[in-house]
Amino acid sequence: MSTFTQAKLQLGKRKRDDETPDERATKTRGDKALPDSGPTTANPLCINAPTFPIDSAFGSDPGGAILKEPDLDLLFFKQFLKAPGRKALFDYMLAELPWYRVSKKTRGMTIRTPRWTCVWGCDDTGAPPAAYKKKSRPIPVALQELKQHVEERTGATYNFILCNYYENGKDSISWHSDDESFLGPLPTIASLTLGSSRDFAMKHKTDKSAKPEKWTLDSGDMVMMRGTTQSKWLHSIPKRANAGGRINITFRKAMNVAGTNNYYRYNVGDGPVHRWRNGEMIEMP
Ligand SMILES: O=C(O)CCC(=O)C(=O)O
Repeated sequence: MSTFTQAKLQLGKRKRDDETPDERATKTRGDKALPDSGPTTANPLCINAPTFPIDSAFGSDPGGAILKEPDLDLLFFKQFLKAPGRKALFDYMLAELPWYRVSKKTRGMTIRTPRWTCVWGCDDTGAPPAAYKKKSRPIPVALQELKQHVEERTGATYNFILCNYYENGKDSISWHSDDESFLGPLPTIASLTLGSSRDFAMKHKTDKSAKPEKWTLDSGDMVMMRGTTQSKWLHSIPKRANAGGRINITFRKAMNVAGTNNYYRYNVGDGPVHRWRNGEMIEMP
């Protein structure tokens, strides 16, 4: 029997993963069901290929537009990835990707990013290697396949994948917009949730009469932010008392070298690689 068929059968057996919210990804530390295999090396390029078909997770929701005055323009895909494949993808990404807790200095203070991050990709300028502060990383095969599917479904193209892992409700991302000039005007960003549900909050940058918005993002949901959304609105994932592990995957297009340097600086940084083993992040020597 081929590895592919075995993996398919294994997926078929995993009925528990169909429960909603499926995210048994919300397990606590030490839970034996958490991934306990994967690379044990600090080499971030060491990533095993998935043993399950990524496309088994692809859902069929065509996406629904959410337009709010003024300036908010979203396309929301419910269950863009379906169970049980999305659970397999969550486990795979958690176990295989190299994770970083990036620190940065702001006004004399060192701030630790309140979530785990990693990033893949490069701008398409063809700039010489010397232009880059860090060597860019090729998008892993599994994420490349996912990117292709997201591109087909959203009609946009991307050259970067940023991943966030929110280990629990204490992890978060504060109010911000992805409106850096290196993304060009009116950037389109697709943002996919795997694992535990979290609130996705949005508020207008300047118009106080615009009602703040909040949606729950469940595992498999994808929200595409487009048009004037980034230039006019802020978004955040607030801290929550109770939340399990959640992976967020964003698909973006950096237009120049500055974008590539920025993404590696703030999603890889200079700290050690961590790997998720037996329910916790372990620093790789
Ligand atoms: O986790 C999310 O859904 C949002 C992530 C985000 O806003 C970002 O990476 O810029």
